[in-house]
Amino acid sequence: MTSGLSKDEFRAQLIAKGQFYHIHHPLHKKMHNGECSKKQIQGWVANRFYYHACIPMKDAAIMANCRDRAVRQEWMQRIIDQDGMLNSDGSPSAGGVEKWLQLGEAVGLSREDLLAETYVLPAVRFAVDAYVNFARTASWQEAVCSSLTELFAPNIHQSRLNSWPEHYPWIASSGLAYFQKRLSEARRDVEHGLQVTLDHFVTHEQQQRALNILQFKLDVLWVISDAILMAYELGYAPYGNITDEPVYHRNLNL
Ligand code: AHQ
Repeated sequence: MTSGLSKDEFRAQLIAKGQFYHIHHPLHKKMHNGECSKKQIQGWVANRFYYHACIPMKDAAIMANCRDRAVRQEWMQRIIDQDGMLNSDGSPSAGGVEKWLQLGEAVGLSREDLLAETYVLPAVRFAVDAYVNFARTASWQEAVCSSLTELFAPNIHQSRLNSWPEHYPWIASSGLAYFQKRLSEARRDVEHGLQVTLDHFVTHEQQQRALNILQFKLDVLWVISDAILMAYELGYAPYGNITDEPVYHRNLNL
């Protein structure tokens, strides 16, 4: 075992991975510059719904693998933030998944469209499922490390809040509530995830593995945008030369 970097040096290497964050993807640059059509925005919202709907299960997998009660107490908040919870009168509070459904309605999709996963591209499903399955099978500390792409998320949420009202005035401002909500939640979450990562990955070998895990998650986000760009910008949806229908397989676990 070789001694690793100091925590400050290791943190700097994790943050340097931000150069590969999907805010730099051509799709996100087009979106930020107002170059996306309504159909492209709808395709992105419908596909990204699958990512957000799976995040609570990813977080529950981390909790299921974690024996540390204090960590579970903190991590539980992430599930509540996304799923919401039942109020005293039995009604559900609006978590992130609900706000993404509201974003879907704001861009002209129905809740059923999103919940049925009709437009979820195979590659998007594979990438998201790879992330969830990683969290199920990796150590809870490694799965926590994979969530550190959120180090870079506040910037991308802010960029949407800044650019969408100007470039996409047809989207009701209420649809942007998800991005507003995540600005503060992401900052809080990533503080905890970073501390776990800096404390756990201390040898050179461990820190190299942590950087590789973060790159895996950056790849998950990048290829999600690749698939959406191929289908909705370049016009190469899977089977698009055979049918206009989204014939993609649905969730095999249902
Ligand atoms: O809204 C996002 C979110 O709640 C999460 C949870 C976190 C994780 O646990 O992996 N990742 C994440 C992300 C969210 N938004 C994405 C975006 O582009 O809006 C970015 C994504 C991330 O940075 O990992």
